[in-house]
Parts: sequence; structure tokens; C-alpha cells
Amino acid sequence: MRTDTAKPVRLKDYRVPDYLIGKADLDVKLHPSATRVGVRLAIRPNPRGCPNAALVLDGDGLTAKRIALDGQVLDLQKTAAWNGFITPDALTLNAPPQRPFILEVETEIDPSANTQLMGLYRSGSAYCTQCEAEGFRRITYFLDRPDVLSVYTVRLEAEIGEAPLLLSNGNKIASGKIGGTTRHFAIWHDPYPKPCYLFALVGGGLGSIFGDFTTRSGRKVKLGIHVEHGKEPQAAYAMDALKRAMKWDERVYGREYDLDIFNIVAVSHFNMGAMENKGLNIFNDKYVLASPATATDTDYAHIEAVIAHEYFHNWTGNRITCRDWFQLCLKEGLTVFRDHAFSADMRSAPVRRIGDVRTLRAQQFSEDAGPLAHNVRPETYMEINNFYTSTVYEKGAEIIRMLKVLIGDDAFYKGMDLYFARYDGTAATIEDFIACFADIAGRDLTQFSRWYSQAGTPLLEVASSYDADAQTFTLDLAQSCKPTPGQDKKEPFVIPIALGLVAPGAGDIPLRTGGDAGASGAELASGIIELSSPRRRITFRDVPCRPVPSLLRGFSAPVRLDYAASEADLLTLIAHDSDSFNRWQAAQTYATRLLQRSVASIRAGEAPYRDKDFLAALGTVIDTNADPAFVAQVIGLPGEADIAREIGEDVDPDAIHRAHDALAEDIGKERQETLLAAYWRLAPEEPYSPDAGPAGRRALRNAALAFVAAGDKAEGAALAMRQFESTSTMTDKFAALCVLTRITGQEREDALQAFYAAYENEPLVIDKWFALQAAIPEHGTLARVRALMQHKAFSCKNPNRLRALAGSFAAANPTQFNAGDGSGYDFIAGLVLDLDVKNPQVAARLLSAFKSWWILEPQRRSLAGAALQRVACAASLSADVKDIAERSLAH
Ligand code: 0A1
Ligand code: ZN
Repeated sequence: MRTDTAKPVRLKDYRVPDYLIGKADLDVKLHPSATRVGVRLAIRPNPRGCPNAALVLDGDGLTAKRIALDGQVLDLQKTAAWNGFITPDALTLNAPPQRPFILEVETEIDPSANTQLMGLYRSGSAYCTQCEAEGFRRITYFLDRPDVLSVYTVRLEAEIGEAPLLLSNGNKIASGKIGGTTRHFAIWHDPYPKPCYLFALVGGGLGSIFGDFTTRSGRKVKLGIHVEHGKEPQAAYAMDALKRAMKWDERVYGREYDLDIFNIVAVSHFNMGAMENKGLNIFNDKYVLASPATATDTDYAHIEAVIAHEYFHNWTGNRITCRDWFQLCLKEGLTVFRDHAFSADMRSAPVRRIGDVRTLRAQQFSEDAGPLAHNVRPETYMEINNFYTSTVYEKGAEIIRMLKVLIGDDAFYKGMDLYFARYDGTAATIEDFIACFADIAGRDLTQFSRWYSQAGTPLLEVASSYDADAQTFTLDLAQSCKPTPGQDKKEPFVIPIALGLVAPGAGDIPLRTGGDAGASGAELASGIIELSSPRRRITFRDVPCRPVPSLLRGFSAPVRLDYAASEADLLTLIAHDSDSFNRWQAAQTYATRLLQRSVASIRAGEAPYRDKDFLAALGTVIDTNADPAFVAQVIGLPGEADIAREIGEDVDPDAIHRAHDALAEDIGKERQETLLAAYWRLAPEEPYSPDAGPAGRRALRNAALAFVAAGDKAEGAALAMRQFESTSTMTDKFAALCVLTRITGQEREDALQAFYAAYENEPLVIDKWFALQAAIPEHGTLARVRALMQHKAFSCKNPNRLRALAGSFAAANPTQFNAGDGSGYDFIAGLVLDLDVKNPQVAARLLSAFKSWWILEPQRRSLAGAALQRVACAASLSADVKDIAERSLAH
């Protein structure tokens, strides 16, 4: 484990590599505890680098067994004789040849002892690798940086019985038995130069399904998905999603796949979601495996999105990679943007947009408002693993979306074509990327690029006034952004504001301006107003009646909006806005306002606030013929964490929880008839289909069930129990179990037992079982979680399981994680310390659950701070955990 001696890495210190590695030939003999890795590197001085520089190859915990330079074996005991140095973490040649040369290195590694799940490790009995960001150096010494691109040829050898399947990047060029032994080999060649973080190998006994895809230029591609034996049928949906993603990238971006084979391997032990290794994606199996009986509709949607995400990286990440890790958003933001667009095309675009914005606000806005806030393109880091954040990914995607809105679709796709043409086969920067769009659109994007270099969520304040005599409507727009760590003052952003003026009952009023407070013709035509200065006033003319402004349609910019719409205005928008996103937004704004008022009442010792108009509006929405998936979103209340973020200071999670419960109860009571009618109207259709239509019906039906139960426990429990017992579809079964777990009593325990017994052999379902219990908002939950850690199905070594139990407790149970006595904080802090020794990456992620600790009321804040201190002060922390603990405390 690399510990705390690390120094910060800074963008401004970037220098081109002094040496390049043109070819890397690997020879890997797999063994559970003593895998031999031989590499033969064709190295040459970089003409753009510093002549005569030392060559320092990165390592991480390596043991070299043999080194040879141009065929000459070097004595490992006498490093001075060849003017070099070897440690587990570096192999240095102080005076390497100043011409092309060959360096051969053999190392021995122990995949079974690799609990960090970085480098070569074992998941069950399979061998697999994870090299992003800096895992390749745990396999062999190398220039482990993304701007060193090499052509790889990989020979794998293993016992046939232990690893009948041998995979690596690229195309398979040879394979066979090794005569007179029980061993076999396979040789893989990847013709596309790539950085070592995209290297992968897999060995094991896996079950496979195969498919075919013919690219539009006629290349026949063999597709393989490899999963645990017996789970092959559960990979069918992933295969289907892969083919759709391949077709979509051809149709929308003109990008074809470029090898003869594309493999996906699903493993049960994985630190993140999935990895885009060239031609050999490795996945957390939760993003591959699905059947109607084991996966929910949400699981299916995630599989579709993650399969597409990793596939899309083939062009945005692999063919064009990042110059350095500061440019991570170059591949991640862009690829998330692409996978969002794909999912929107596959499903209902407005519903997807609402889902994406919910995620953005829940994760990225809270990160951006707290001590872990950072630029989408950071300028310094202690540990790169900690920068795989929602800021880099989700806000990174929002920036691309704004760019497209600002320059228009045509210029956007032309800019993308230019980017592919200019940078194919290279390692690029954000400046390179942005310049393509500036060139195509003929527009200076310098100010726009501040989205990459300034952290924090801008606040957009809007005020309006209507002059009935003059028939004018004036909007005053102002932007500001609070300081974030290391950035006290912010310069104005370029904020695209998609705008409409809604005339109650009569649709949108045409946008017309004139005079000083005008808008450009392009702005009026597109309905996109650009705010690039601190303030701007726009007066619209020919406005016959006071309109309701519909601001930030489609959530055109990742900002917080402060506009004092009246409740009547919000009701108008819920009913009449032509932009579905803003219909949903108006309902959210209304609910948020209500909940905030309720929290204040509860804290003042009064009853929760109630509002009949809102309940009536929700009832009307449920009764409409609108898409059920959309209706489910409109009636879905903002989460407790959303309310906490809106309140922003002196937060009392118990009061928020009570307010939330009270509103749900009110809706359930007041609208019981409508909800029950919807529940029965939307009865399930057979056979099950994961498509958006039927999934939306289930979403609304189950939302109705939850409200009914919130309003009337007995009625809800009876309905839920009937659904739980009669359905074999996981979406409906799990939704019913969620409802049952919120009602204390023996029925709940029996249902949980029955669920466990039915799915004992389905690990991904058992993860849900753990997660659900960890999220019960009751005093006894911490004890339950502690007891579940002793359960025979629990293991800290499996990141999915750990996230299911401890991760859900910390992230999805605000009242118990933030228990007033500090017990939740102590529990997570203790667990982080235990886990840090085994898997620092997962430990650090768990610790980031404290990211909003500073908004809590004083007592909880001091308890959370003390728990963070305890972590920060512990002896021999990993760089990962130390970094998160210290940044969290620095606020
Ligand atoms: N590039 C991957 C994310 C990823 C990053 C680090 C990992 O290390 C454990 C794994 C995956 C993606 O964006 O999908
Ligand atoms: Zn990615």
C-alpha cells in the first residue's frame, strides 16, 4: 500500500515524457500466488523530451527477478555496476542509451494476495486486471502515464483446468496446448497504440455467450460476454444493449468499431462500475447480469447505460486518450454525455433528463457545495483515484451539453468530427477539445472554458416585472458563485438559459425584444438566452398578459435557480408548461418549498405545514394520460438529502425526515382513491419486458403503492404483502418489500426472511437485501447493520456487498448515519480504518459520505468532525483515505 509520503501532483508541472515505449510484449504465466510477468519493452528517447534524462519506470510493490538491457542480463545485486536502482516502486536507469533499445524485465506477483483489486487480482477463481488509473505498475515496471502509447502483444499461459479462457486486448493471433503438459497459451495482439491503463487480461473458467455485429463498412465483429458458469442467460440483455450501442455510435457520431472481436467479462469483485480496456471491457457483474426474476427495471436501465458508456469509450477515451490524469473529464464527461444521449434515445428523453438531473443534484451539487469541491479539470491532486467523482463525470457531461446548446447541433457534431480527425491515436487535453468547437463555430470559447477551471455551482437569481400598460415583461438575471476550497473569487460563467414565457392556458408567448434591454435574433429564435456577465436585463415586448417565465428549460445549465415564483405560477407550470422537464421542476420546487416550511414548523415545535392545492395538483397529474414514467417522476418527492442541501445550514436530519414522512402521509391520505385507482389500472402486463413503457407503468404503480402505505399502514401493508407474494418480477417484489420494511413489526421480519431464503444463491439480489435493511430509518438499524456484518453472506472483501451494507447506511439513511449521539459516524469511521488496510479505494469512497458534514446543526457537526479527525490522525493511512479525510476537514 502506498502511504502518506506522497507529494501533490500539479497540472502546471506537466512535462512530456523523456522516453517513449513503442512496443510492449508481455509474457504472463498465470499462477494463483506466483504469477510470472515478463515484459520486453522497445524504448526510445522522446525527441521532444529532455536528452540524457534518467529513465524511471513506475512500480508499485514489485519484485524484479531478471532485467536485461539489449539482451545483456543486469546483475540485480550490483545495481551500481549498471548505474541503476531498483525498489518495489521504481526501476531507474540513470544513463539509459540515447537510441532505441530493448529492456526486458521479469517480475513475480501474487494475485491471490491482491485485496486492493488494482493490478492483477482474483475474483473468485478467475484472474482479472484493473489498471486505471495507476494499476499497471502493480503488474510490471512501466512508464505508467496516459501519454505513453504502445502497441501490445500479450502471451498468456495457464493450467487448462484453472483457466480454460485466456483473454487480452485486441485480436487473438495464436493459441494452443503446450505439448506434454496440462497447460495452454493464447497470444493477443492489439494494433492500436494505447496507454497502459487500458491494458487488460482475463483468465478463468467462465460461461460465454456470443453474438455478431457487422459494422456499416462491413467489418464482421465477434462479440463475447463471459460470466460465471450458469449465469449465461442473464447476459442476454447486455448483449442486446451492446449491439444497440454499436449501432447508435455509427448513426449519431459516425464511429465504427475497429477490431475483429469485442469481449466483455463480468466479475463479482470490482471497485467501480466497469472498465473500458481496449477490446476487453471488464465489468462489475451488477452491470451485466439481469433476468426479470433477479433485476429491477432500474438495474436494466443501468446495464444499458454502462454497457454503452464503456463501449463509447472506444472512441472517446481509447482512440483519443488523455494527456495526463488532470484531463480525466476529457474522456469521462464526454462519454457520460454520450451515454446519456443514448439512453435518452432508447427511452423517454424527458424522463431520462429528469433522472440525470436528480442524480446530478444529489451527488454533484452536494460535492460542489462542500469541502470536496473541485474543478471539473482539477489542477492538483494527492491521489488520482479520488477524482473519479460526480464532478468530473456528471458535471463534465453537463458542460458538453451546454456547449451543444450554445453552438447548436450542427456545429457540435462537426466539432466532434474535427476532434476525431485531429486527435485520433493521440493523448489530448481539454484545450485541444474545446479548440475544435471554437474553430468550427468561429466563436471564442475562453470564457466558456471557466466551467472547467472554476469549482462550485453558480447561483442564478432572477427577478421579473410586468408592465400591463406597456405590455412588457422584464427579467433581471444575475449570477454569482460562492467560494470553494482554494478559489475565493469567481469570474462570471457563460450560462445558457433556455427560456419560455407561458401564458396561462394559451401556451408560449413569442419572444420579442428591442432597445437597450434586448436579446439577439439568435437568442430569440432559439429561446436560449446567454448570461455571460454578472447581470443582464431583458425586456420582452408585445406581452399581452402577465406570463409565467419557464426558466432553464430542460435544465440547460447546471446552476441553482433562485426565482420567487408564486405558488400559483408553479401550479400553472405543472399544468401547462410545454417543457416537460419544467413541469416536473415546478412540482419539485413546490414540494421543496412545502418541506422546508414543514421543517421550520417541526423545529419550532409545531405541526408540519400542509397545502391542499399541491395535493390537488398531484392528484390531477396522476389522473392525466401522460406517460406513467413521467407522472411517477412528478409525484416523486425530493429526497431528504435534497432538502438538506436546499436548507444548506444548521441541518437537522430528524426534522427533515419527519417533514418528509408527513408530506407522504398527507398525499397518501388525501389522494388515496386516485392512487388506488392508478394502482389497479396499471396492473402488470405479461410477459415482463424491461422496455421504457412497461417499466414506467411499474414505476408509477409502485410509487402509488408507497404513497398508499404512507397514508394508511394497514391498507398499504396488505397490498404490499399481496404483491410481494404473488409476483415473480424483481421490480415489483422489491418495491413491495421496500414498503413492508418501512412498517415495523413481525411481518417485515418474515418478509425479509422469505426474501433471503428465495434468493440466497443470487448474490446481486442479496446485495439488495443488505442495502434495504441498512436504509431503514429507525433507531435499531445500526445494531441491525452490525449484526448483518456477521451474517454468513457478508464479506468486506466484496466491494458490492460492502457498499450494499455500509455504503447504504452512510448514503441512504440520513437519520441513522447522522444519529444525534454520533454512533453512525463512529461506525463508518471505524469501518473505514479497518478497510483501509485491505482496499483503500473503497475505504476512501465510503469516507466521502461525510462530504456534507459541515451543513449539519452544531452538535452533529462537532461529532462528525471528531469522527473525521479520528480517521485523519490514524497511523499509516493510505494516500486515498488520508486525502479525503484531510480535504473534508479543511473546510
Ligand atoms: N474508466 C472507468 C472507470 C473506472 C475507473 C477506475 C477504476 O478502477 C478501479 C475502474 C473503473 C469508467 O469510466 O467506466
Ligand atoms: Zn468512463
